Amino acid sequence: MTTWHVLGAGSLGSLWAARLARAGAPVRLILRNPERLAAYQAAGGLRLSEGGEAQRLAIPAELAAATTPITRLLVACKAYDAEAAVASVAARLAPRCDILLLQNGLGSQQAVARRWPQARCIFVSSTEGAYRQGDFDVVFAGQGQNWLGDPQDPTPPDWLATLSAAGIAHQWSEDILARLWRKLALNCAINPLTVLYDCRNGALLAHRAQVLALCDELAVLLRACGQPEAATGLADEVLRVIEATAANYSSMHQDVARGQRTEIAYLLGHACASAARLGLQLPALAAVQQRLHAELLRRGLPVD
Ligand code: NAD
Ligand code: KPL
Repeated sequence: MTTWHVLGAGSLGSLWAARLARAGAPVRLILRNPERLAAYQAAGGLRLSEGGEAQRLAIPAELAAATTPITRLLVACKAYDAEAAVASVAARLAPRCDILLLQNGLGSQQAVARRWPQARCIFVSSTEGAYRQGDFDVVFAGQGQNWLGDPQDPTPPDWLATLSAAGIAHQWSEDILARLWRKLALNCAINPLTVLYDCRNGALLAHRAQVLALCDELAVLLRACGQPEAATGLADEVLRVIEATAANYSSMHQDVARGQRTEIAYLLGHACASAARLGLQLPALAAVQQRLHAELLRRGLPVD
């Protein structure tokens, strides 16, 4: 059986690793440095809490510097860390290895696919929710779906059954870029405004005109990027998501509130850079990007 190497034992990486290991699949965690490895060994494995039940799994862990070849790599870092993380294990990648890229937004996946063309890069768009309540201690907080797809090749890999056996909800998508663009557009219409107004998602209904102006421009961008399906009904879905998640703080708001780096460059940054490349003037998006950059810099957070 092929080993799943999981690079990034944070929220989603731990969630995937724990479910795969629980189902008997061979899994190895790749940790950042010797201190993290020692802390992991002291903890005695990964703890996953789900539906009020917790289980600790002694999944083997190693450093990037280990020498065994990697045939299947799940990259579960933040978008801004993904390329450097893959580079740290590049010497170990088997010639036709699969690299699953679990990042939100767009841009980081393409960077990895360009740099390691010998690998099959599978992009994953996830609506599952997980958070860390401590070191190597993860809570599965929201059931969802994982769409997997390869923009270069619509043939599904033969290991999807392993995900089913592990209880990982998934669907193969022949148009994964449309899924990722749609999610990016939703995030661009909601997340930056929640930071600028320092509010929960639901409070954006008081700024409906601004949300709708962003949706109009995002739909123009999606069509210009060759993603007309991702543009269809965007504003309606954004309003539905705002209502359905009214009591929540967006992920970007949570990052900023914790003083953590955001994935802005792979969300609004990617949207604005794509617009510029296509020669599109999208003033509402550009204004939000400018205000968000100012706010992040004011808080000492990076804008890239
Ligand atoms: P996280 O911050 O919890 O975990 C990332 C982990 O990667 C951290 O433990 C970090 O130390 C590790 N890492 C970074 N660089 C590394 C390296 N070079 N070597 C080894 N480890 C390295 O992040 P997350 O919440 O799991 O998010 C991962 C991606 O999934 C993000 O793009 C996020 O937007 C997306 N996502 C997350 C959720 C969620 O509920 N957490 C849901 C949907 C999508
Ligand atoms: O994905 C989200 C996030 O907070 O990142 C939603 C809930 C859709 C808001 O954009």
